[in-house]
Amino acid sequence: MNFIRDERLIPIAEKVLNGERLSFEDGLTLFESNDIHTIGYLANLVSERKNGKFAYFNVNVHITPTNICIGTCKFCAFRKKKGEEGAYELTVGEILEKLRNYKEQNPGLTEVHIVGGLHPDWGYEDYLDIVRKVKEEFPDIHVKAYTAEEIKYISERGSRTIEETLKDLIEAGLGSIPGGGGEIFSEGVRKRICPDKISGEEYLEIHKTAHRLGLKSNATMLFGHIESFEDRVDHLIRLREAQDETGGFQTFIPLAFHPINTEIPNANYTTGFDEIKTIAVSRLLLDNFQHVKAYWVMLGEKIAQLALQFGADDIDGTVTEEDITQAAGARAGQYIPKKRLIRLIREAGKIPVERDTLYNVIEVYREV
Ligand code: V47
Repeated sequence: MNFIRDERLIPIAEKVLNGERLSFEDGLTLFESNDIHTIGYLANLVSERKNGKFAYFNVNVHITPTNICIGTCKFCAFRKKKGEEGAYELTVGEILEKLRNYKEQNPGLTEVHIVGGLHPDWGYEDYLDIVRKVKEEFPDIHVKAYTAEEIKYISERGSRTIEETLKDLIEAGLGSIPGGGGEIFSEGVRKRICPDKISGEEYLEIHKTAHRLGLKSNATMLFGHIESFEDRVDHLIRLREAQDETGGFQTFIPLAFHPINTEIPNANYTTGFDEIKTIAVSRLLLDNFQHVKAYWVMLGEKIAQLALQFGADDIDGTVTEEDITQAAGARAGQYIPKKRLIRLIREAGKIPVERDTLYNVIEVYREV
């Protein structure tokens, strides 16, 4: 039975079936094709080869210690200048208080995701102290904190190298690094959407340094703004090359751009078709990543659920508080109870697995 409607996909399908690596041109052909069934079928095949019928979630919370940021990223609706209306900064005591409440709300909480702004007055020790104090009070909670951009900033605040900074963060209790700050690696696009940010090369170097020190990290790609399909494929292939070197990336997370209150001209929400295709093509190109995450906060729970049949094997967690997407016009909310995550995964035909941050299995939910 020949179900491939776009015949340009036939040689790509053969490569996937034979377990061969896809090229830049293959990636471009996939993005240009609308044969979503074939692309999704192949991506699901790869996903099931890697993870069987399992799809992962965790019980986590996000805490954003400050939105005060000296950054100038044009896609970011969250950042505020010091003194601007709506600007805030939490004390370590307030962060701990939030975490106490969130822990009560989320029994079995295993992860806190901490990212925020580049605060003009916070020093090296302030950033370290957050991790240290959280870990002191909650030794069983994994601290996934600080994007590559923040790690560069923290290192500069302390006149330390990236390696020294990461070692100090590890000593303070850092467990792993989230994927934020990847955006799009293409220099031309970066210049237009985040001219003052670390380059794609620096992002990769910081992650590779972390990997060499034994930390795991995630990688992201912000899509659906001004980038081209070429830029997306370039981004994915640069990630694949970095992963060939260190193997330290756990999960790839395509982040769907949200346009409200941003400074991106003619900005629009992404569409369901593009979101699903981007998940699937990512799964196909990133043959050396174990996991692809459909982050429900940005995709909405319906697309995130569908994505589980199109190459994703993770849907992220309970989240509870999320500020970055909310500021840019999120339509998905900030909290999904564990019971609902289990249902979303199960009804997508996968077996829900509750994991910790490092993908150790906490519970497999085989029975209804
Ligand atoms: O770095 C900023 C993105 C990222 C917008 O590692 C926007 O497990 C869409 O990286 N529209 C932070 N996206 C979020 C992030 C993340 C989230 C969940 C899990 C993990 C993980 C990482 O959010 C930023 C930026 O790329 N972002 N503004 C916007 N308007």
